Amino acid sequence: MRKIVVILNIAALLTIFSFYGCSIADQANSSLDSDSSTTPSPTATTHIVEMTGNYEFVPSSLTIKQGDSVEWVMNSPKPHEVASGTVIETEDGKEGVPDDLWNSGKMVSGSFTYTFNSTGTFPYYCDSHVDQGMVGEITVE
Ligand SMILES: [Cu+2]
Repeated sequence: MRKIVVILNIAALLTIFSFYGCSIADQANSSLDSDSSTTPSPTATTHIVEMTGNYEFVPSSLTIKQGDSVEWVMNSPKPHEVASGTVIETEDGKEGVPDDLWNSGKMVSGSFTYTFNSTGTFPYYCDSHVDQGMVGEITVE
């Protein structure tokens, strides 16, 4: 008889703990919900720029709104990379000078996305193909 009481007590404790566990999970979910205010506003847009086999960013010049993102999409049999910065002329030809806002690294497929949270003009280039004129510019208003 005593054994049964102990088992019932354990069952009751398990029931209480499982309810407690649920309420903890609910709290975790609701705190996740409140974090959604930090995600981009519904009006933010992602603009696509293609990287082509002709060493081009298409479109090479793009005007977007503050808070928008640009997604550079590979559409090329040759690898490319997207680095922010300017291109200068040197004795050996053109050379990219990174400003380290973003750098996708060498890409063979897929895409790279950067969100522009401040206004201004943002030049960029493909480090492998600056000599072929593979440069672009994003203007953020
Ligand atoms: Cu390239």
